[in-house]
Amino acid sequence: MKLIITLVLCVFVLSAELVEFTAAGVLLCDGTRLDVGSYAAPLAVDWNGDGKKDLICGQFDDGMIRFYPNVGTNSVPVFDEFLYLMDGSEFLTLPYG
Ligand SMILES: [Ca+2]
Repeated sequence: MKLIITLVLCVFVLSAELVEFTAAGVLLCDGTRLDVGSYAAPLAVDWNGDGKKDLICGQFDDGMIRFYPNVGTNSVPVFDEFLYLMDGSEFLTLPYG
């Protein structure tokens, strides 16, 4: 049975070295609950350099790594799609299983 992991949105404000968690909720992608399966390993970071924190998330299946570009803002992130991270023509993967 597939364990469904619900990613919890933790909006945070970085101030110097202080991280303050201010709100929680369910993350959506294209209007549906964001679900990467078991053993999700999310990280909020500005991956594409546009100033908005994106979501990088590992997934259990095949050790793939998803990139969800934030098309919203840092305070109200919006995710419409994801891409698998690649190195040239190869998918980036991590050990899994
Ligand atoms: Ca970004």
